[in-house]
Amino acid sequence: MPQPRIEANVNLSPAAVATFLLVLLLGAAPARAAVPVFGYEIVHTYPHDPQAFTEGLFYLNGFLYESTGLEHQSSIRKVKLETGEVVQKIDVPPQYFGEGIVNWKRQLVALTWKTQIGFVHDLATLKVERTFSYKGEGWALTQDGKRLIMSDGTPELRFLDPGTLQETGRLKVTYEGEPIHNVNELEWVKGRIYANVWQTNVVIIIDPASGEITGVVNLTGLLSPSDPLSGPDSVLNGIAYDAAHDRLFVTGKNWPKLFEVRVLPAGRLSKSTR
Ligand SMILES: [Ca+2]
Repeated sequence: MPQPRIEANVNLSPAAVATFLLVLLLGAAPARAAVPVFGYEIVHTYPHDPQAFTEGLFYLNGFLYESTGLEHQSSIRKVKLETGEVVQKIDVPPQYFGEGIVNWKRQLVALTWKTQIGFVHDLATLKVERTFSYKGEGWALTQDGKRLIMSDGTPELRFLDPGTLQETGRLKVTYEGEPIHNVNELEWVKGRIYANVWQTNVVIIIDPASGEITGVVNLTGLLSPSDPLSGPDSVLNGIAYDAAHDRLFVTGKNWPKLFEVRVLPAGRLSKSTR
């Protein structure tokens, strides 16, 4: 495995980056900066289908499972991590805009964006077994081993019973009491909810009991300027975690690459130049 090249960003102080991120998060000038801002380094770079408008991502037993969005183009895929090869794929019916996915036992649960219908697939065959309904929009899913956790674009995350898929509770995501909007793709990582915030390069780390943001990972600079992107919608979206090997993966909509990243301690703001 090649060693990542790390280069300190000497032009931007941690305080300046924190301010920038908070402006993104809150849409206003922050009065106080309290949460640690973590940097990252790239551990490994893998190919990612640039046609994949990534909406959901998780890792299970050596493979990535990925859902893609847009009407007439949505799909759910099983992907070989190392090569990006799609080894299994099912198309979502064309009227639906595919959104978040998560595994639960022998099933895969999937959301759609605005159509208020979810699908329960057989994880092995990807065939649809049943549907369920919910109010509002569907954005992303993850699970903590007991509950499914769902985002809907608002500051509130929902907890769902994984068997009935009925809502059992909600959690408001806040930064110093202020609600945070556009909480998007989710991942359960070591007892915390990781979420990327739509249209930013930020992953927030959420306390699942209080909803408070306890840290921010600044993922700016993952792609290099030479990487082709299809447009302004090609934003960071997609977090997966391999708990057995403590590997964190991130990608974005139509990104040509998927990255394994290591989160660096706060204050060591760095970025890879690879
Ligand atoms: Ca995820």
